[in-house]
Amino acid sequence: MRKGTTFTRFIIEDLRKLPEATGDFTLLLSAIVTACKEIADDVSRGQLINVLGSAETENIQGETQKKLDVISNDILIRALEWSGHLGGMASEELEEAYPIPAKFPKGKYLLVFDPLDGSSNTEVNVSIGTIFSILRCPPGVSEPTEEDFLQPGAKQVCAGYVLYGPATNLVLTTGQGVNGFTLDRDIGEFILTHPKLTIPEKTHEFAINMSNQRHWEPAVKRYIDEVVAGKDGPRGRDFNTRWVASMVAEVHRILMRGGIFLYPKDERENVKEGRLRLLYEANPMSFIIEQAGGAASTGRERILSVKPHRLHQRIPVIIGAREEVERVERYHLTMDKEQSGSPKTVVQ
Ligand code: AFP
Repeated sequence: MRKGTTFTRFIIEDLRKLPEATGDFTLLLSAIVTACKEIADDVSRGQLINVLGSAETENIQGETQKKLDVISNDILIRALEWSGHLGGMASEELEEAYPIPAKFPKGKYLLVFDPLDGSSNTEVNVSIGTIFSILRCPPGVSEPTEEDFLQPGAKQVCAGYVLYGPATNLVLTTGQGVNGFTLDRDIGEFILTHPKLTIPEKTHEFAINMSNQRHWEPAVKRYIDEVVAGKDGPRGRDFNTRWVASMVAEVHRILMRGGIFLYPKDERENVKEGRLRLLYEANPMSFIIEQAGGAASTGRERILSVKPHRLHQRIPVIIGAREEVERVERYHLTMDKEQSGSPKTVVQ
């Protein structure tokens, strides 16, 4: 091959490692990636094909949809509903789970996705992306209900994202580590460019929307106060900050050079459970980050252990360098103990 291992070769060689594999999963993954290449093409053309701006509609979250939100969602649904590998799909942009039309064969997987995360950035040409998560359809279920999607993140078969930035990157885990690919537009194929990605346990870079500071819980206020204090404070070293307002871009940066990303819950009514969605943002990204040696927590528990109770459930997200995530968890534990009346303890 003139340019290295293609995604096609990578997944076929991966398939050979599982003698009992039927190839269903491999074909499903290939169909997802093909759909994302089509999204990448529309995103890169932007206003040339009049896809920027608002669709003048709202999604289940009550958020105004961008044209590209709707376009990306439609591309994924149309590219996958016929495949015969899915029992059903769920999307940030659809109020209910999407049943596979009767005219198509059904399969043994469930696909959950955010078709275009970070889409508030579409008009300003900042990196955005598609996040996807593959679950097993419970055995014997031919018409999956919402309940069948409500599986803890630890049950994911696969998680991945495609980042539409200066380069188009595919990042993927099936539980055997994390691998990154870059789209070679000359041949229309993803090439393995970042094999076996891992992230450092330590970091000096944090990402959080500082404008929400007055709303945070004390544990988060303490953690951020300390990193902002830098070498003059208890951490004894300076930190740097980044905020892209696109989770896919933040997580990709953490995979490339380390870091911690926080979107905690806060006192506001619409953020009291968190801002990010559990099934198609937090769970896939947590699977990827844990597989790269990092950690992903609500501040009080491992995200992948949370049993979802609603399709569009939101959750607090503290994800990235293991030592930093564990520190934030310690602060939550201490604050909770103090608030419950336990004797004050000093936590480093
Ligand atoms: P959009 O998809 O509506 O742009 O939201 C992106 C997102 O879900 C996540 O990708 C960002 O990290 C976060 O929201 C940004 O939230 P703020 O707009 O509060 O900064």
